[in-house]
Amino acid sequence: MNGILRWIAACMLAGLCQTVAIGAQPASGSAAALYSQHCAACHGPDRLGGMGPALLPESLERLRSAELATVLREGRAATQMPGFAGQLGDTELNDLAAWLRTGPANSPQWAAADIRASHVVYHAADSLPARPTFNADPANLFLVVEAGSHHISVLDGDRLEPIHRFRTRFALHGGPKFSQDGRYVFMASRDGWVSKYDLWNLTFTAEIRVGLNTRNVAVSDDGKWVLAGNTLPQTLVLLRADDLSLVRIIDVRGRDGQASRVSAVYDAAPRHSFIAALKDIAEVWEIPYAGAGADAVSELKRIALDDVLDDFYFDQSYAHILGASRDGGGQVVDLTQGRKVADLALSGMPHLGSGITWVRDGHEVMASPNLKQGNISVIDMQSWRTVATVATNGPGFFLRSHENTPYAWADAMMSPKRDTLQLIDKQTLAVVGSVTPSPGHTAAHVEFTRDGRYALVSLMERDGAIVVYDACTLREVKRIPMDKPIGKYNVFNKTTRSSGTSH
Ligand code: DHE
Repeated sequence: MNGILRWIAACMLAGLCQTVAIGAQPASGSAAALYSQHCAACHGPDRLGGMGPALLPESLERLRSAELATVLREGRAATQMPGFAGQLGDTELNDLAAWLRTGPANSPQWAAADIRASHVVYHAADSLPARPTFNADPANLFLVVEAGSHHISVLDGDRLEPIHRFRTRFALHGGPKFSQDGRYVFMASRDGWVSKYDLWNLTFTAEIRVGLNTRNVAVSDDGKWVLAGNTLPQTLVLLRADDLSLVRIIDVRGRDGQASRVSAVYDAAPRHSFIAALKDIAEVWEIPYAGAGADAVSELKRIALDDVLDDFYFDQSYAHILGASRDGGGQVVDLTQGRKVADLALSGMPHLGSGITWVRDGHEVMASPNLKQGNISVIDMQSWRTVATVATNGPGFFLRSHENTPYAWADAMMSPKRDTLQLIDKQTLAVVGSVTPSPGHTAAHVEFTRDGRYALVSLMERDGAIVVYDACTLREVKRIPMDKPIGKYNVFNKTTRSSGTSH
């Protein structure tokens, strides 16, 4: 059976095997009846997913209203989702779209039995050849997440050409996470599927559904554990990395018992622990895994904060968290001391999660874009003072660089100048250049080849592209068509935790 067939079979199997923990939706209104008639066979009578993804408000939150209406009307190209324009009128389609945005009467459950029942192993651990099946540097591969049609393209970073493209689960978000040797990739879909992919053999090896709405996953530095963070149910789910089997579920509750959604989980490799950021309670959790057996999470350490941290940056040693609080201020938390050690002078809405560091005048500095203001804050990593605020074209999402390039690349994707990336000299902090790959089209999210020679930029539309620039001359070298390439990830830069990219 080829990969796609196996994947479809697994989806069907998982859909059939899942224990339905809540009752079917009552067909009380016409939209509910339309759902039962047209959608339930693929998306499940309970809306928890089956052959198609879950259709709960939480799993649809990344789909804009217009996009949802278009999918219902026209279907999704290259998937099993048909368009219903021929069968349903505009009013029915609008009612259905509105109904899908409302939650079921009973909160859906997803317990250990559901997780275990969803588990599929396509290839036992280490049963496939331990060498790449293609002729390219496995450490200079890029994974490009094409959100438009839920695919990943694998690019050879030397020849700058795709070598493979495969379908993923619905709505991957955030970076796929690599094992230290770069062979395995772990990815999470919004509707709760965690997939393990063997990049050397170009095939999925295992999948499991850990929740109904999942934020992201982290893989431990020792390659033994995967931790997933959910918002529905409000849990952390620990898996064995070899076959993705369930180890344990942790209910996310603060000291006072209040439940919380998980904002994101990260591997703090130098500390041999996972860090979990929580959305609803002012705590950060550290979960050590060094030398741990199945009780990997027994020593969970809670760090109490003044405020909820929704977005934050780790320094390169993972000794500190730099976090932005909701009022626009910021704080530095020392993870070893378990307390706040400094305030940060920040304004607007800094996107610290997209921060990067480099050395300037003998000092390590960290720079972060801002989602509300056209500027980049540059912070000294010893004194925690803001040493400069660099004016840019407008509010942006990502900032990227590489050890071998003198520039940091900033987008302005939240502004009218969303088609232009500006280059900031990392020493003078002056804006020294810009590129506009396609006027009027959103240009953002840069990732460099492992040697820093080329910068790969996303044109984020459905008929988008990866545009490759020579990082020195800023000459466009190549354009590779892609379907809404929201992110790209270079194996070497990620596994070596380059200071110019996120980890
Ligand atoms: Fe993201 C990473 C959260 C909206 C593109 N985004 C992340 C991560 C989190 C996050 C927690 C880190 C996870 C990881 O890498 O393991 N993003 C959120 C949100 O809460 C928010 C605001 C709304 C949401 O529903 O998720 C959001 N993000 C967006 C977008 O609108 C972006 C620009 C485009 C899109 O998704 O259509 C977007 N987010 C990205 C990308 C990464 C990411 C490309 C990975 C960055 C990297 O290079 O590592």
